[in-house]
Amino acid sequence: MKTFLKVLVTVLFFSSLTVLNAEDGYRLWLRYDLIDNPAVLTQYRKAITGYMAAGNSQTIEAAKNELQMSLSGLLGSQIPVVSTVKKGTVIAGTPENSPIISSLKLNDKLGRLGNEGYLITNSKYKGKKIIVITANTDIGVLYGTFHFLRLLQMNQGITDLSISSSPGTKVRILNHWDMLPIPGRKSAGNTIWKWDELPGRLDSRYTDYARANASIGINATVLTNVNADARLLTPEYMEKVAALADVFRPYGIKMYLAAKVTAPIEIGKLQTADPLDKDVIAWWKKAADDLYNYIPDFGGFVVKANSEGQPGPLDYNRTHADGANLLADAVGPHGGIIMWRAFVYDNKVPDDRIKQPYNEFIPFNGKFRKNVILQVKNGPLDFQPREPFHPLFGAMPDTPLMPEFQIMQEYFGFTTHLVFLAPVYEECLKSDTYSKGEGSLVARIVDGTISDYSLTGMAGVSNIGADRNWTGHIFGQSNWYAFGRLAWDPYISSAEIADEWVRMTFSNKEEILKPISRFMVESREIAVNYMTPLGLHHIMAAATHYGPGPWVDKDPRDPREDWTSLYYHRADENGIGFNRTSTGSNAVSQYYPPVRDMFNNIETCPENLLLWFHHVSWDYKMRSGRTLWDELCYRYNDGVNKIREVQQVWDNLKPVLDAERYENVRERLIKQVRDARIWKDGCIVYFQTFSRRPLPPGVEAPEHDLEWYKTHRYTDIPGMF
Ligand code: BDP
Repeated sequence: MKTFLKVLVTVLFFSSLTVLNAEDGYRLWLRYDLIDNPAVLTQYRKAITGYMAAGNSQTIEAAKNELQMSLSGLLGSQIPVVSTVKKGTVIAGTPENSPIISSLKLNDKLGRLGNEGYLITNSKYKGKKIIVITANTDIGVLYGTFHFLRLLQMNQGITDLSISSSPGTKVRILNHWDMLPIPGRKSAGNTIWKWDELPGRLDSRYTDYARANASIGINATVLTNVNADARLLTPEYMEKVAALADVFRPYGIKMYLAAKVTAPIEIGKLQTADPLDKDVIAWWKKAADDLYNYIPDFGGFVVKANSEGQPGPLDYNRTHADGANLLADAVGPHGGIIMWRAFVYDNKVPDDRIKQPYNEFIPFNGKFRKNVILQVKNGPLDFQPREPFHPLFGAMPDTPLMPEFQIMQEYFGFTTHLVFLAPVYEECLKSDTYSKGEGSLVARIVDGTISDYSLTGMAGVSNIGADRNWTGHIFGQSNWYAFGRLAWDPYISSAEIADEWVRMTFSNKEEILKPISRFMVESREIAVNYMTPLGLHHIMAAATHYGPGPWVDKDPRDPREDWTSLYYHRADENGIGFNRTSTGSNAVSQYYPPVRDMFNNIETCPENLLLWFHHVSWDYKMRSGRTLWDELCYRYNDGVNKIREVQQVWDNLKPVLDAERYENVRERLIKQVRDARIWKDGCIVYFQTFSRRPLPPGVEAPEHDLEWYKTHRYTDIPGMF
């Protein structure tokens, strides 16, 4: 009878868990469901019998909660918190807080791990086998705890552990592009910040946001878009922001804000925002002092100035350095930093748009305060499906630079297309700048290995929104995950990241793991092919940035030339592409040799960037032996065919996947296949008006005429209304 009751209770416990934990995607990669591999389960049940976490901080509480939540779920029986060490105890803590850990003499190893690193190791205490998660700080312990749980979720061996890890960059930050007070960037869904409820009500989602970020090592966030609203610096909003900062703090996440250069005018009632004006200086100092009263560990500001018509120091005949240093001096005494964005361009500057950030910032190398870091997009244009790496990487040895990646899929089909972005980040990080000779990878500049930066960091423009599953598309979660993992370790590969994410998000079973991780890794190239093959760029629909628009000759928001597609593809009857070689805009000159020469020479320029750097004749012989025109058509066609294959693979997985997430992706893939076709057909019929060549054999004929594509409007894409 007793056993029967026990079984019944267990069944009820887990069935209630199942109901609570409907697979709606809310749990992200932290699902902690019962391990379904019997051998692994037996091994874990032997190795883990209880846990303890030493220390009283909120961070240690968070680690304890996570262990409690996860272990019982993963192992399928209550794993108790213990007060004395037994065989199979998992013990988490610093040597300082735990005499047991201290007695294990791990200090040598810990010495190398800094403030955030951790060590996970098997050990013995009084003859009993234990698992130790330790670090120099409580936050290191929390990071180590998440890593340990990742091992379990991935069904890895845990009897021979000797893992030490510390982050490659210091500031691993999300940039939310949300506006105040209403939703902003719809391409990432509506905002999750309920400003109207703050500070009184704290949605439990904020804690889960912090947990998820901590689990991948993200340690900072900016709640709103750059220049969103000056009101963020009023007491009313500072109080709201402080309430969120309190929720995030135990998880190691620091609060930063977007500062608007004109805030002293807008909310300070000053006549000017001139960075050298003494009232402006005093205003920012006071604003910073106030902020630190609300949030003592406030991180600092991110700023976009003098770009896309927005205000900045140049409006007052001052420089970027003047503007950044003003703010740096305001937050500096409190330990804050300024992330000054290098995404600047002006249509009144008569030069190739992509050359402008480099030209504007190079003169200021070494002219910024020590607590300023330049935030540089991965490529010189604007998060296009493919760009070469930004030439500023490696070119400013005396000014710290951090890359900015877009997690949000502004140019990659919003929350509708399945595109795993780790390959975009990896491609940039692994690019060799040659700034200090061969091997000067962007990653090595960014993490300070070959640069001497006092500050390092990585920013990701977030795709987190108010959808129950956070990112709208289930696979959007993988991009959030990938950004965090690469900010922690800029050298891991896309394939490794995909493998981890699929195991935790879906399953360790080969029949699920293999096909999904394979198409994830391929998905970026597939999207490049159906959108912008061979180095084409900025040929999307005007304003919305959704769907093709190679014909765009005027942006409805501003008729400026550098917001048209014609400016970028330059198709004519002779050929297509932007000549950025020494005979053209000479953007290649911004790279170090031999990269410069490689891009400059049509024979050595990588074909995937050909039309970025060269204007190429339609009959140019490609490496495949095809003409450029034929190759372009084939690439477009291939992109469409490959996304159809992904759809097929997904459909075949139906029997082994949960219904809700399966359906989330299935219905989006239908639209993605349709959109890929629209991209391919629209671009081909348009470019054909210049090439005047027939479609090569095997390329599917376009469905409609050019007029149809030019006037087509999407009615079923979230974010389009
Ligand atoms: C581009 C967006 C533009 C942003 C800009 C930025 O289209 O609206 O403001 O990036 O990075 O991708 O500031």
